[in-house]
Amino acid sequence: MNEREWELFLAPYQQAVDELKVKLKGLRSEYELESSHSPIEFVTGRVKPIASILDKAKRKNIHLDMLHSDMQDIAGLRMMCQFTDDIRAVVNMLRKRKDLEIVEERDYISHKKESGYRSYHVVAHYPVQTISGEKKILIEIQIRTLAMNFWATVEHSLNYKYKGNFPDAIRIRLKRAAEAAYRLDEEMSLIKGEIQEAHAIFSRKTETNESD
Ligand code: 0O2
Repeated sequence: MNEREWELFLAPYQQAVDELKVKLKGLRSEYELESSHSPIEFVTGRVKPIASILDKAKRKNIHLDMLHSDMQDIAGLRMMCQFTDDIRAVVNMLRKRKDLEIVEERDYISHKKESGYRSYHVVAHYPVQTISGEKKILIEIQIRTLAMNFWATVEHSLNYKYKGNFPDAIRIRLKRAAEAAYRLDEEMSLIKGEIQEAHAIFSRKTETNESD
């Protein structure tokens, strides 16, 4: 594909990411309006860079003509949560949405990856309205806690540096760090009620100060 063809191919993916970022961030605002605990801390999204698409296609033996059906994460969204429980709430919410059709879920929380990676992946068909009609594209939503996200972000950068071949010492440390992140999530879950109460008091105080 030349540059123009890539641009045309990726346009609906960009459209999907832009739309979903607005929609999913909107959910957080809704919780804030209702002054209830938001299971969503923040949302990010990106279209996979062309170099990464080509890399992955080579690695997974995906023909470029089949990208549309065989590469699930060209349009990627991430939803970060404070607590492990919130992930379930977010997934349940996604399952009820009428604007996307879930085709696969991968639970790397109950079944962590060999690397130590934890996250919940939802793959869905999402319809994009284009000038030539509706196009259904695949999107991947990764749902994880802040601790899981911290680990994955650091590991991703190191992976880039070492091209997947981590020295043993680093690989072991990363696994330990993944376990520490898991324990942090567990500890935080145990004081979830306290944290939420404190957050509610803090929000009310800020609102009062703002209206003074
Ligand atoms: P990027 O840069 O995040 O866009 P595979 O690549 O074979 O593992 P597959 O079959 O597409 O993946 O599905 P999977 O594993 O459900 O999703 C792949 C994506 O999950 C990755 O995208 C990462 O975003 C994330 N991920 C999976 N495993 C790991 C891991 O061990 N460490 C980190 N940091 N992230 C992981 P890409 O394609 O790697 O790229």
